[in-house]
Amino acid sequence: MNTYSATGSDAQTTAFQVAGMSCGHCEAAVTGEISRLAGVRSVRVDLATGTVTVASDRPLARADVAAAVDEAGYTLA
Ligand SMILES: [Cu+2]
Repeated sequence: MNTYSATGSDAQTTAFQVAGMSCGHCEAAVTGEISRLAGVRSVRVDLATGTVTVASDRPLARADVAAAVDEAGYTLA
């Protein structure tokens, strides 16, 4: 059973800007793809600003996040 917590002391958060998201579907697609990356604990999307905040238990490679966002159909700004 997963007992991950986004607020764990060893978690880190990184904010990314994603262009083109406009609704809940976009949010779900981006969240789903980024969530598949190793070490990701949680993904929070702010549609108004296009900000995607990722909590992870290890540093994320920007290229990996960019690939996940691209897979969802959007572009890392
Ligand atoms: Cu949408």
